Amino acid sequence: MSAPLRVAMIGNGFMGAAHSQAWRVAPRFFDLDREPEMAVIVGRDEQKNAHLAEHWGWQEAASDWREVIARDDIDIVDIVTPGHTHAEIAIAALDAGRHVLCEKPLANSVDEAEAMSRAADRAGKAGTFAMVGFTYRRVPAAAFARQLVREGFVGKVRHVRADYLQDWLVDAESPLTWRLDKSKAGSGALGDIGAHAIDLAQFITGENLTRVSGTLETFVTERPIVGERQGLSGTASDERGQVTVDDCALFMASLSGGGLGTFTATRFATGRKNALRVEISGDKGAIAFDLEDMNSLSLYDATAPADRQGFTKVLVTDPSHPYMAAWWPAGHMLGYEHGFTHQVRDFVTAIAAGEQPTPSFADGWQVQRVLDAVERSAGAGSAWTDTTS
Ligand code: SOE
Repeated sequence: MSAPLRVAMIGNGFMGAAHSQAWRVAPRFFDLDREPEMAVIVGRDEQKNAHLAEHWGWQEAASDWREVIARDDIDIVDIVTPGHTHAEIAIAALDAGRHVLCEKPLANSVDEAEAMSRAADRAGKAGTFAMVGFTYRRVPAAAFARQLVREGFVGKVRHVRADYLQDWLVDAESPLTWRLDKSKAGSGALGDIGAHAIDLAQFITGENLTRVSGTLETFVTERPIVGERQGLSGTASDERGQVTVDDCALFMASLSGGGLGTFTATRFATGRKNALRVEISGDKGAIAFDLEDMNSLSLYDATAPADRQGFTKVLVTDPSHPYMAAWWPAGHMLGYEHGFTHQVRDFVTAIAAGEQPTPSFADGWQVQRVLDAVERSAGAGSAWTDTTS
């Protein structure tokens, strides 16, 4: 095996935990041509970061990301910080010759995403690669859904219905974390979870959203300011501050192949914790993916005899399914964390082969244009808005 790929992870919140387990587990279950080595974890709170370095298995803890990306012994920079920091870190890392994996959404604005994509193009010419972390593509059932669409199972795509539903803001006393601050998060449900729904719908269908008509809503406009701001929680105080992002985004979309889509991204779907559902209806069949039932797909074959038609639940747990051969005997299921592990597997495999991994920063920029078009459409009374402008 050639030299290891030494990883520096910038950030240590919820996504830091998910990525840490992936860096640790991927080389133990997949045969990788280059072994990732968990070199440095970077975080501002030195005490917390030192604890997490030990807890999650990083060799070193550091507090200055600039110093870390300048080090010659770092090959990969993994960015798991809030969106407003992505562009600066990613561009600096790519310019320093480090491969970059960046959490979604790629950036907080189209301009930032464009600058990142251009930096990735420059770096790619020198064999340095960048990828954006739309992990749900790596859920075996989602990857299998794409395979089936490519094989023609659904025929011509007429409809996509994609909903990403969470409920962690239903409580009006839930604190004002950084995810509710536009200057840090860029947008609310739209960018945080709507971006996943957009990417997954485009990934499965192989088509892009070309125009959108949408609306955004902030149901609770003021929330308790937190003592310590964290991702999904925090310690509430009596003081209240302004919520500056959307709680919910709803939009319709045209697909590049002529079909139509409807999308929902909300943090107010009472009872729904992390429900991502994408259903594709075509002229030959239909496919439904449900993250809450992530080891299966619902398939409908419209070409079957009329007396045998109906949605059938197919288990996606066979070694012949994407990623599954590396895991357990047929029928044994996977969970949320495996998407991140598969992401590391795909990223490292592409780097070792000297190939551009997907989704690229250009793909992340395209999703950013869709997010931006939804915001512009909402600002213009839901007017149909092109995603290309
Ligand atoms: C929070 O809404 C969040 O953690 C997203 O940021 C993640 O991307 C998604 O996987 C789960 O929900």
